[in-house]
Formats: sequence, C-alpha cells, structure tokens
Amino acid sequence: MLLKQSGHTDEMRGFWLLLVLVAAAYADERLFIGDQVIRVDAETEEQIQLLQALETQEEWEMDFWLHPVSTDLPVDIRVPLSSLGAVTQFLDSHDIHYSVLINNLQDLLDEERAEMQENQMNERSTKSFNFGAYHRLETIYSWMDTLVAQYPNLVSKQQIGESYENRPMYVLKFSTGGKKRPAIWIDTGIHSREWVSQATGVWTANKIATDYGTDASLTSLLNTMDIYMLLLANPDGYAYTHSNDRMWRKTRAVNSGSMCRGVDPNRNWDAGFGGPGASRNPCSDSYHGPSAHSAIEVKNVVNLIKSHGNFKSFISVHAYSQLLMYPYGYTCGSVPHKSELDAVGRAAVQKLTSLYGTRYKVGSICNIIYQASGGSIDWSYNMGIKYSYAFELRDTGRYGFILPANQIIPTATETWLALKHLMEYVRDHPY
Ligand code: BPX
Ligand code: ZN
Repeated sequence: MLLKQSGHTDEMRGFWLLLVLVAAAYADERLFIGDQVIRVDAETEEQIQLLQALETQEEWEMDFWLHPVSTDLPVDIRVPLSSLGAVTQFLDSHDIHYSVLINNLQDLLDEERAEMQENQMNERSTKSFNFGAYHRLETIYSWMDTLVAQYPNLVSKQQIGESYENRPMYVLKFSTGGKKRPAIWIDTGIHSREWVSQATGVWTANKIATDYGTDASLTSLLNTMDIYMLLLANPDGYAYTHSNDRMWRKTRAVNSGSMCRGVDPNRNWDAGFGGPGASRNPCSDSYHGPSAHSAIEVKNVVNLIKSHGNFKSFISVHAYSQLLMYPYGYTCGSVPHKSELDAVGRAAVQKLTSLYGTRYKVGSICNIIYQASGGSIDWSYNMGIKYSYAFELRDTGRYGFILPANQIIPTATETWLALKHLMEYVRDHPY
C-alpha cells in the first residue's frame, strides 16, 4: 500500500514536470479561442464597398482570408472573439448575409497539433516519414537529406542563401546530368500559413524521385530537363507558424519605424512593385516592403534564377481557393501569351479534376482573384520565363488554411497530374 502510494507520487511529479515543460514550450503561442471564420456573401456593389471599407478598419483586428473584390466571390474573414459582436452587428445592420465556416478556430488548431504530435510519435517508433502529415521545419530539412541519400544520382541539395533569421534556404535539384539544362522551378510555402503548399511540395519531391525510371514520361523529361524545388520558400515564417502564430503569412523581417514585423514575400518582387494590390503599411499582411527584393528570401531566389539563366517554367504554389493562375497580377491587361497559357492551364486542370472531381478555375491573377502587384510569377514572366503559373490548392474555404492533414495526399496526388501536364508541355514546346 505504502509502496503503491509513493509510486503514484512519482507519477504525479512526472506529470507536473511534463505539464510545465509543455506550457513553457508554447508560452509565446498565440491562441484563437472563440475566433470565428465567417463567409460573407456580398450581393451588391455597395456591400462590396462596405466590406472594403471594413478591411481597412484596424480596430476590430479582422484577418481577411479572402478579400472583397466582386459579388461573384466569397469573402472569408477571421474575426476575433472580442469583436464578433461588433462585426456581426455591422453586417446585420447593412443586411449583409454571412455564415460561419469555423466556429472556434482554436478547436481546429488543437486538433491539428494533437494529430501532429501523434504522428511524430509514430514516425519516431517506426523510423518513417508520413507524407500525409504536417511537419516542422527541422523535420522537413532532415527528410530532404534522407531523400538526397536515397537517390544520390538524381537528387541534390543546394543552399541558395539564408533567411532573415539565418535559417538556411535549400533547393532540391532533380537532374540526370548536363550543364544548366532547361529547367523548371517549383516553390512552395512562400506564405507560411498555407501549410498544404509545403506538404504538397514534400510529397511531390518524393514522387519525382520514386517515379523516375518507372514513369516513362517523367523519365524522358528528366533526361533533358532539370527540376528545382524550393519547399520552404519562407522558412522563418514557417517556423513561426509552429512556434507562435499559426496564422502568420509574411517573412519575419524587422520593419524600421514600425512595431510590426514581416514583408509579404509575394508583393516584394520587381514587377509592378508598390502598385495597386499591395500595402505600404508594415502592419498589413500584404506589406510590399521598403523596396523590390528587399526580402532576403526573395533575393536569394532572384539570384539563383538569374545566375542559372535557363529556366523555362516557374511555378509558385499557394493555398487556398482551387485556382490555376498565370500573369499578370499587377495589371488586368493580358500578357502576350495569354491564349497559350490559358489553354495549357485548362488542360492541366482537366487532368487534376479527372482524379477526384476537384474543381479549379483558370485565369490571370488579376482577372480571377484581384490585382496584386510585386508577385513572383509576374517577375518570372517578365524575366522571359514564359510558362509562369501559380496554384491555389484546396480547399474553397471549408477549412481554408487549416486543411486537415488527411487531405494532404489527395491534394498532392491530384496536383501532380496538373504539374506533370505543365512540365510535359514545357518539355515538348522548347522556346
Ligand atoms: C498568388 C500568386 C500571385 C499573386 C497573387 C496570388 C494570390 C495569393 C496572394 O494574395 O498572394 C493569395 C494567397 O495564396 O496568399 C491566399 N490568401 O489570400 O491568403
Ligand atoms: Zn499565398
């Protein structure tokens, strides 16, 4: 009896120690208890204007997951618990309709974290990597080394520089030889909170490595072209989404003269830089930064693309909305190759849809979502990389940025069909 009691006390001590350690590990973590994500359906142009005015209003601390642009498109807003009353009252008073997509964001984040931890234990005991799970930066980086070790004749890792917080930035290069063969660029995770993007990048890198030699079309492609993949295009932001704020989108650069950190790395490129569809407010999630390519993460990519000089396709992967887009974003005028880019995009999406019926829209950035200046694929296109595309992966808003991990593999698998179509087209249409 006595022995049993002392054993129990030991257990209790272990429990408290664990609790303290867990609490300390997440001490700086931002919580979203009671935050809701609502979908607003604007029915008139006047309502769109009201919502646009609402977006510039900072007092209620709303986070627009989808921006108000037209009555055809939904507007998704994360509303903090503290301003839910005010926001819904505002909407009701203007007879603007809305529904609740996510009732308590923190519940969803807790579930996501629990799944990650359970998976981590499984991976440790089975010494494996689960492509159907979300992973921290360190895990992805060490997995990259495993892939390189597994396929040394195909895959290599190249450091393109460091992030603002001095994390290394690595590209995976898939090459069967030759010197600066025509190449395809794929980046994932430029916006850190769009987790299915990075996870799709990891799955895709593994797919390329495993299918080379068995998939005849991919094999022929890799016999004449190289593929470069930047899986974590915004490493500081990605680390921060795990440690502090799951909803962080930008880099983590300090902005002089402001308390707010981060530059939107998809508004920082030298393509219509500082124009409409970007913010000069350092506190905004679409802050373009002090000058073009000021974000070291962007500059590192620019340097690699320029010094290589033989990229034929540039593909940037985001989430969410289920779109395949081509330039431009900084203007609504069309690019010279619009009809070709549109046709190729449509054919790629047809392949994607054929697998599970997931529906995608195709169009230029400006025409399909909104005007956005300083985006990566506008820059790559203007650099002469004709086949410049951007994906917005799943979903259309049920979960938004918090896409459940059980959708990673389905998302990556269907996206692969589109990617393969784009890459094959590029292979077969040299220019
Ligand atoms: C994607 C590529 C080029 C220009 C714009 C986009 C849309 C993307 C953005 O605003 O940078 C939307 C997103 O992926 O960031 C999702 N979101 O609205 O947060
Ligand atoms: Zn994005």
